[in-house]
Amino acid sequence: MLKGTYFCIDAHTCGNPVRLVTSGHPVLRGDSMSEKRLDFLANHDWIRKGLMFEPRGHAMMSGAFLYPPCSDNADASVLFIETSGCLPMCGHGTIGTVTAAIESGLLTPKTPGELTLDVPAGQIRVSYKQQGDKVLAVKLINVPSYLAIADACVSVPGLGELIIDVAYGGNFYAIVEPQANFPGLEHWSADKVLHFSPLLREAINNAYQCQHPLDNSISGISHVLWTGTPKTPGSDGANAVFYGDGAIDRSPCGTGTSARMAQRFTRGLLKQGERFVHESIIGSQFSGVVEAVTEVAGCTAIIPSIEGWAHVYGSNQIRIDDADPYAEGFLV
Ligand code: PYC
Repeated sequence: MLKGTYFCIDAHTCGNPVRLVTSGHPVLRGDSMSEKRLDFLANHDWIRKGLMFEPRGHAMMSGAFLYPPCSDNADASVLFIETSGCLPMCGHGTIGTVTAAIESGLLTPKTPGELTLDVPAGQIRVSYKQQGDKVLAVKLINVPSYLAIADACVSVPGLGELIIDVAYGGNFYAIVEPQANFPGLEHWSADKVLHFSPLLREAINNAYQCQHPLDNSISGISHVLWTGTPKTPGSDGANAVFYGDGAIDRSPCGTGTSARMAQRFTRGLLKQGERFVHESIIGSQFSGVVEAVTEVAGCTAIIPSIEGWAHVYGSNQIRIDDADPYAEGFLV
């Protein structure tokens, strides 16, 4: 029996995929996107698995559904989907979703060139530059981002002791700077990132509790951000973000860049108004700015902006059918 048919616009943001699902939305219970995210995970998660996992997706696949706004001042709401679940916030996902939605006429902003979006982690503001039908660049003002734990010490099997920071930028990130047992990303292969990241994530989650003080549905360190010396002219830093079971972000990671900017701000390495250009494992760049300083439950936080671009490369119609033994997909 056919379980669902999904029309999708496929795009990538600086190299990382964004599959914007434009039909087949389940009705979600809840007043906020945080509540709707939990309802989706509890009752409709097979749709995410079918659309993100192999054979219809792959380890790096991610995407989004657009929903009507939850707040009076918003233009729309976004539910992010990817292989590890539904992220509270996704920067590359926002840039790809806005590009695909504006280019296809799915979203008409109240104010030209500007959008306010409800996302599970809160509310974000977006502005974009357009030339004809094409969206050239998208800038998002992210949720408050902060350094949650400084100088955490963890022992990683096969690597030894690492000193890491944990920062929040819409998801919680373990940030690893070069040190005795980690020479820097430029000296590591992608295989090493894939091997050591889940071990580090497990070690840090066993040793430290991480929960957002204003939303208890956001907890646990989901992403590992390894840093290194950049290769692309104009970059201030390089990173590779591991997430899910086997994904390395091909984009410079919007929430990861926000988390790293919060870490650098708190450590006195970045000031209000300053720009931080972050490059990804493939050398693509996001440009971040510390827009403002604020606080989250008494802890100093920044409001970061992230700017990047996306390209729409096609569309497809995906069917998920019970007769298919891999209706809910698989990951290897
Ligand atoms: O851009 O925020 C991001 C992101 C999270 C996971 C992959 N990309």
